[in-house]
Amino acid sequence: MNKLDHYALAAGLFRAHKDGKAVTRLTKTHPELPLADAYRVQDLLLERHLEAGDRLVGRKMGLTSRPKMQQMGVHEPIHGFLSGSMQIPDGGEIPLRGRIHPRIEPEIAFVMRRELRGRPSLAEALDCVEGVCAALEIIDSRYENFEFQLPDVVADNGSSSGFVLGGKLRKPGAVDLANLGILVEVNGQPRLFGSSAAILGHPGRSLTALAALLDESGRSLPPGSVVLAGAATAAIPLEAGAWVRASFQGLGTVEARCSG
Ligand code: OOG
Ligand code: MG
Repeated sequence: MNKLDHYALAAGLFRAHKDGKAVTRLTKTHPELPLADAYRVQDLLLERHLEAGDRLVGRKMGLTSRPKMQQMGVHEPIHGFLSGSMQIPDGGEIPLRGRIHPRIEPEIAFVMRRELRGRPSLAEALDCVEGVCAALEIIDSRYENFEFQLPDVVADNGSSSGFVLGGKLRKPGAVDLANLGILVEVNGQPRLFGSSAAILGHPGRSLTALAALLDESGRSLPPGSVVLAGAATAAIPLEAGAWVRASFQGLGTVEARCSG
């Protein structure tokens, strides 16, 4: 394997993000890139964002449902970070300028009231939740053709590019999270249907999986964090002027419009 320079790899991905220009995936030059090294690159990427004045607001899980795994050809859940500058208000505009090949997907978001640590059960993890809401995630791989292998997408922060949280925060016990119907409309036309059951059988399992992944490196999730559970459906490419709305049974709607 070529010698690994984690800093250089993180700097390259940071530049690709800033310039809105795709780069060659890391596994082309490092075919055996270990997952632990890919997460190290992601951590250094986060440092670059923080140095540039951004702040850490939460985490995202990715590839937690079969539709997503099938679309991307990667079959293992991953996590990434969410930063303050990624957030777009509900009903707000998604700037397409500076993005490479953005896609959008419906998400369920958790807002944590207590620290999530160790290896919690589903009930213990849900007990740490302040509220749950409808969300949208904008993903934008920094790799050419939106193609990657597991270590590539981990290093590239799970393709994170933006997120929108719906207005209403519900108590996790107030809705049956295990099987919520999901509808995604683009320009008023139904485009995708799904169920929250596709997310590891219950979106709360994204929290237990995230806790376990963070615990591997001795970390936890602080109170106040936002967590995206991972999309239950495939992602939709974004086009100029497109208006996207996702509706979740029991959680309400969330929407955003792309710049023209
Ligand atoms: C990887 C990100 C996956 C999800 O919700 O599954 C993700 C990708 O599809 O580029 O965010
Ligand atoms: Mg996602």
